Amino acid sequence: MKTIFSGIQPSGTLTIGNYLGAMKHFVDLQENNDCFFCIVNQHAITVPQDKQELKKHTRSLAALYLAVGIDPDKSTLFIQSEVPAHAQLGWMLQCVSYIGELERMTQFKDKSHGKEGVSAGLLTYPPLMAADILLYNTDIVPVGEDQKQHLELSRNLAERFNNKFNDIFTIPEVSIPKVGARIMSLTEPSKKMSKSSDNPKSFISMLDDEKQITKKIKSAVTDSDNTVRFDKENKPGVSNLLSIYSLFADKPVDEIEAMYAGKGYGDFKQDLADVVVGVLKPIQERYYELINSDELDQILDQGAEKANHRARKTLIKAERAMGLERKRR
Ligand code: ATP
Ligand code: LTN
Repeated sequence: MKTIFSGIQPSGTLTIGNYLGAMKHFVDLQENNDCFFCIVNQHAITVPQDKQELKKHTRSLAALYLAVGIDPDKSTLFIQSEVPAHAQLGWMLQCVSYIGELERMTQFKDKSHGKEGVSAGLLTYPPLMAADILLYNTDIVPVGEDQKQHLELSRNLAERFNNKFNDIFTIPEVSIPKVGARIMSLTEPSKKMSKSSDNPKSFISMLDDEKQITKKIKSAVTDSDNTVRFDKENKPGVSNLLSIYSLFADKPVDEIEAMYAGKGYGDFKQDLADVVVGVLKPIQERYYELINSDELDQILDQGAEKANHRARKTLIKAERAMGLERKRR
């Protein structure tokens, strides 16, 4: 049995990119492992957030985790800010991070580029992420492709801390899915689909209804060649839709290509919309049952309690290793 940890930011409504790249895999992993899944609201505030929206998205993300199949009897589901050890260890790891290595992070460069008033938190985000992971002695971190660099830094910080102070932290491995690790925007297929995008046409949210899904897929950028064929370089839009189709229908890409041989994009897009709706509908039904329920609060209360218990143990060891204690606790 391995320990698994992953986090998702409540920075918008979850997209099918988050689902296919990350959340879908969490559900499979919980069967034989000790899993911790976190709503990383302290990461979300590294860019400005409206407070009502942040609260709404936090609850919504919790309900979605459960609606896709995270089982609170098997996994620990909790909100980052309800476990103070994350921020505490995050600070300690900031103090072993170098400004230069943080400035090299692609996500920092992308999110700060051309912006004024960039928060210091956006720069020091990776040591907080490392803290999230290291507090649970995590073996494996399932994430999408975009998080590979942050994971590498988390491993470096853990090794640096272990060498400098004491061998406290397990060095985590990253797990990135072979297909679906980078679902692209529907409007600009050279960019990744992102839940905080300003253009709602660029993503399909897990809560979009049938009409919205169909409309977004029909207006997705393709090309003028009108053949359903996977070719990432020359046909990025169609290839992205093929990957989405393949993952939602659980069919290999070549089988789907064969199904649409001689047909145009119209049929392909309509069928894709139906496939996506078919998977999302039951998830949405469960979501609406949960969103205003007391059950949701109970699950999050229990999750925070379990996570606090585990995280505090590691925090105390790390504080001791660094000399942050007056007397032995
Ligand atoms: P934001 O737009 O606020 O940066 P995001 O949509 O990129 O958010 P995160 O909360 O940062 O999402 O990521 C949650 C998980 O989803 C991570 O494991 C991340 O790698 C994965 N993920 C995010 N976007 C995609 C995508 N387009 N394709 C596949 N996986 C993704
Ligand atoms: N950085 C991630 C979110 C995140 C995370 C984590 C993922 C925060 N802490 C710990 C895995 C493990 C992101 O932006 N997607």
